[in-house]
Amino acid sequence: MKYIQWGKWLFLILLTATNVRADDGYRLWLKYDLLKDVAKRQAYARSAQFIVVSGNSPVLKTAATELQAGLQGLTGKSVPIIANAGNRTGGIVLTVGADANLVDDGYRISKKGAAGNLIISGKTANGVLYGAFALLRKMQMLEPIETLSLTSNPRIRYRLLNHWDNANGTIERGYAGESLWKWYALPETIDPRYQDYARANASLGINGTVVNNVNATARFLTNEYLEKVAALAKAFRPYGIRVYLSIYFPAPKTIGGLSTADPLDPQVRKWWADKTKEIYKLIPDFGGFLVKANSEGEPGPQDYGRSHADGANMLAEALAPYDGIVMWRAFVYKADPNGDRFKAAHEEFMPYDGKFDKKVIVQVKNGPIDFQPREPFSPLFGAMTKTPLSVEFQITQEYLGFATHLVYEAPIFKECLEADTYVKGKGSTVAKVIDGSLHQYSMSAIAGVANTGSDRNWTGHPLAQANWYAFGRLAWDHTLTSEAIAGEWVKQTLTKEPQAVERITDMLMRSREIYVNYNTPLGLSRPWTGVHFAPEPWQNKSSRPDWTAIYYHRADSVGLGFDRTAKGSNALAQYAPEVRKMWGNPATCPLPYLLWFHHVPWTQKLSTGRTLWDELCTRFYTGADSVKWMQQQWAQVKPAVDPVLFADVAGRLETQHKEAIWWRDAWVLYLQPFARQPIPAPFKKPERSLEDVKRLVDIYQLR
Ligand code: GCV
Repeated sequence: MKYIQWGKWLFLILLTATNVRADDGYRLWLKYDLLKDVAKRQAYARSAQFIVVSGNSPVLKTAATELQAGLQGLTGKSVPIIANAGNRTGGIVLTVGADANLVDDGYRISKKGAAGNLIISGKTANGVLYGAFALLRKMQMLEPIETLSLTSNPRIRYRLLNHWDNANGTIERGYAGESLWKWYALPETIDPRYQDYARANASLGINGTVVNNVNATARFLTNEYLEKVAALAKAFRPYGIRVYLSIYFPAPKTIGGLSTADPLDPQVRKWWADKTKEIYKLIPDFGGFLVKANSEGEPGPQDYGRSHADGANMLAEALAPYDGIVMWRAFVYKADPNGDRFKAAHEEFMPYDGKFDKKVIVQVKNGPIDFQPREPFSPLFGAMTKTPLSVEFQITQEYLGFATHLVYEAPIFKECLEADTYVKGKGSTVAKVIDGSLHQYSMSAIAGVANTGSDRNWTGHPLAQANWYAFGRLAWDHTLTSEAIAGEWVKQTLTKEPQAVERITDMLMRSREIYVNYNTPLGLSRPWTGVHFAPEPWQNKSSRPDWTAIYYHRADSVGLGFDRTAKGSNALAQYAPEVRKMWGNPATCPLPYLLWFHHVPWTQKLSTGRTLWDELCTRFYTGADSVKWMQQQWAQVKPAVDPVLFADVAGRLETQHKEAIWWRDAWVLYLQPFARQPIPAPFKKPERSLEDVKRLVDIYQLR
């Protein structure tokens, strides 16, 4: 016992002596710890002996102070900020000015001559701030800066996080604690974390944030709450981040005292115009409104016999005098027992293509259903050609194992962005639709449903920070590869040790496919009602058919999958002929999408040479086994990462493994009586029964 006590003390003394401290994840990818590589440190210090900044723009000042703090941390040298370089060289000059090669937020980093200063220039102060963060990123990754020459423009104009945060501090589908916004303490008390949130976003180029849930309450439009929102806007402003609000469509009734919220009613229009004026008085750079209407019980213009376009255009009219926009969500579907939820958004929005005001952008989820582990791209991207569209990704892991399972999401985002809609022939990718280049729109936007919360490390799972990071980097430049982004994040956040970087990047890169394999392989989906965590393929009772599991997988004695060909729901007709042709034939439909579009017989041979049943089993089993592989990979990086963070991730991987087996067993045991096939060798029949699994699920759902 005595020895154990001594051991503990010794460990603590050593910890203090070597200045090792636990990494609680708070500093994200912005650590700026002293570089171990002395030569690099010196080289950076030589190029950054001072920072020149002139002008009073708060964003420019932020760029200078961020650069100063980062440089001091990385090089160990203090770097003065001065107003004029005079004849001095060997410093960094921040400057705003006209540049034909830059768009508003773009930046250029360049150096004139070997002995000159490094110039970070932007057309706007925001551009300079993004340039400063880009330079720091390069240094954190140990890249040379002495001869840097770089021009970078964002491909998308509005790069936003969407927070599904409620007034009571909870977060819908949030798994990292409570909301970051302390509504009851605002506007008087400003949590320093608001600034840290803003700088993390600015370091990626994110320039806007919708602070409240799309399932909104009118409370956020009251003067009392607008003052609180204004206080947040003030905290974010020096980082170039604008605030947006989700609105509750019937607000003119609930807080305005009107008898209707009909968007064509003059009094309602006036109410919105007045409310918008009040908002801009408090928040002069207010970004605009995000709207979920006539969706999942949220009221909207259809309640008054009006269309989505009528609702959106009314808000656009209210915003007309200001620099704000309307983001109208296309996530709509009705409880139609004979319909196909897949088709709903297209059916409801196509009639209004071209009828939206120029301030409106229609925000479309990446897939037609709801953030499944894998979905084909939404057909709207290839159909609505006369309306600017933005894509909504989900960073929070609603269907991806919450904050327990490791799923690196860049490959999910990229899969959608790189998908070819063929709307204007080959190469008409979703990325080109949403960045405005395909249909020549200047309005372009991208939104990510945030995975942040009050947990000290922001995202619950320490490695889920990579998903916030990846969203931001892709929002800036969707041509970056998932692998490059993963590598950047690992080097800045976890370790610079090359083998460990490689191993962790590899884990991240494989994690999504591993998850899909044990969770929803071959195009299965699971958006049934409930908490969206536990497996429940047997669930067949709900207030509406499209909130049951059997609606989606359609398992029967013949086979599995949803027939969306002309013989079935014909959802495929919503895609361009080239896509329809490829996906409409089970022989050419890519295996990852197979069961999204076809009801496939159990004994059907697939391109892998296995029958459907054998292929499913292979994926369920190898998926669950691969979590073990991730555990082994993680074990090997132990010496290279922080011990506390190591233990945290190791624990989560252990749980993930247990739950992956749970998912595997649930599917296999539930589907086997339909398939009437043995579990193929070398896989072993689950040790528990379907009843055991169901009991476990019931426990998880207990209230
Ligand atoms: C904010 C899914 C989620 C809901 C979410 C909704 C939406 O249905 O489960 O929590 O509500 O999508 O995106 O509006």
